[in-house]
Amino acid sequence: MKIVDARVIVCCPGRNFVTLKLTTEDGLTGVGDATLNGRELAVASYLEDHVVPLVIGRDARRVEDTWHSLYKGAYWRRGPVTMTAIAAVDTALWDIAGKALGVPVHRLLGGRARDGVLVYGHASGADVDEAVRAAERYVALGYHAVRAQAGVPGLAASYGVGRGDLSYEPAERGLPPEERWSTEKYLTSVPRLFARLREALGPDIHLLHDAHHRLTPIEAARLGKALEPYHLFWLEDPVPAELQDGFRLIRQHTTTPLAVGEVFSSIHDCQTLITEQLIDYIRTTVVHAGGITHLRRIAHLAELYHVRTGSHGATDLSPVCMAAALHFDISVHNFGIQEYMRHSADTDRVFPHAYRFADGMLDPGEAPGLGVDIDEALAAEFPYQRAYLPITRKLDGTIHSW
Ligand code: GCO
Ligand code: MG
Repeated sequence: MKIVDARVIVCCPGRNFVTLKLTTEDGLTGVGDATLNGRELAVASYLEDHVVPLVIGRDARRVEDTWHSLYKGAYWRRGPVTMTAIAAVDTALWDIAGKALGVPVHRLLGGRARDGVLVYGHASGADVDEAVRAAERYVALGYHAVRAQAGVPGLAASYGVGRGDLSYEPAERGLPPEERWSTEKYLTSVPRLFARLREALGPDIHLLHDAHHRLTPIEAARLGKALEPYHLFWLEDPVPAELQDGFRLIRQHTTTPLAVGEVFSSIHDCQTLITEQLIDYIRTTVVHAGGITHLRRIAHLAELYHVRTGSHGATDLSPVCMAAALHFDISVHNFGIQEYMRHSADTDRVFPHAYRFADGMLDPGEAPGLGVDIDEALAAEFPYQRAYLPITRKLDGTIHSW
């Protein structure tokens, strides 16, 4: 089953997406997400210039062999650009494998291990009242789990908070906007938000929060402790995780569960965090961590250490990634939760998909393969637009992690 065509499609139905489409000699097609937010064209070039010539003529059935030949054959291992490109090929090959056998991909991964995939939505507001109202709307829509972010008093913009009625969208057209940050103001305001949320929503709704890599370990320890009365499902990315050792310090001080890993690209980035049980949820996802093949390795390692999965699912991951993530989520034993930010109507039209939301859960469906495609003619109506993630400075002008 030779691969005869490999195309890289870049489109912007509201935000930029890079998609790889492989075609076999029998006319089967498979798709893989290759979107790296704010650095999209680097992956498009990696694929077009360096990977496409290697996959043409390969046997599409050799998923594992192709993964290792792209990983080891590059010599330069790991890193988000390389691992996103490998992920796109891997995802497209699993799609083709399912279609060739007439079964959904989750059947190839061991079948359904649960009834549905628990997801969390994003509630945010300019202040605590607005954020609480937004969370109530998610509960009314049937969600069992809600991530909450509120504007920090004294700061003009806060991570995770949309402008006006617009939902928060990471990446903006043009050059990067600059935001100001104060850890002191943030640490005072977050516990108030969660006190109000627990009061309004009761004990059963799962509450999550993303600190977005802004704190030091001891600041994160203080926040985790302050949030303990509101029993969060998780506190995400409390500190930048290049220094995995930093999590030992947080762990000594708080029982608030920790989630990390949306920016990781391989099992080596999370090995210490997992094997020393320094985190509770690993957030690596299909598109940025080497595809379904590599993500399963991470999940299996995590299972040994009581760490569950909680894959990244912001709107900068295309519906192709979301479909692949759901086949993984429904089949892997140590699944925890899946992030679900709804895509725009234009994005949903460009990427028709079989997955469906009902009663707080997503289901990948039973269509052969991944159950997702790209409408290339429609995609061509939405050309690429340069966009960047924001840059953050402290109040005194020092650059800080966004
Ligand atoms: C999340 C993430 C996103 C990222 C975005 C960057 O938890 O959903 O932190 O908000 O900032 O995906 O591209
Ligand atoms: Mg995050």
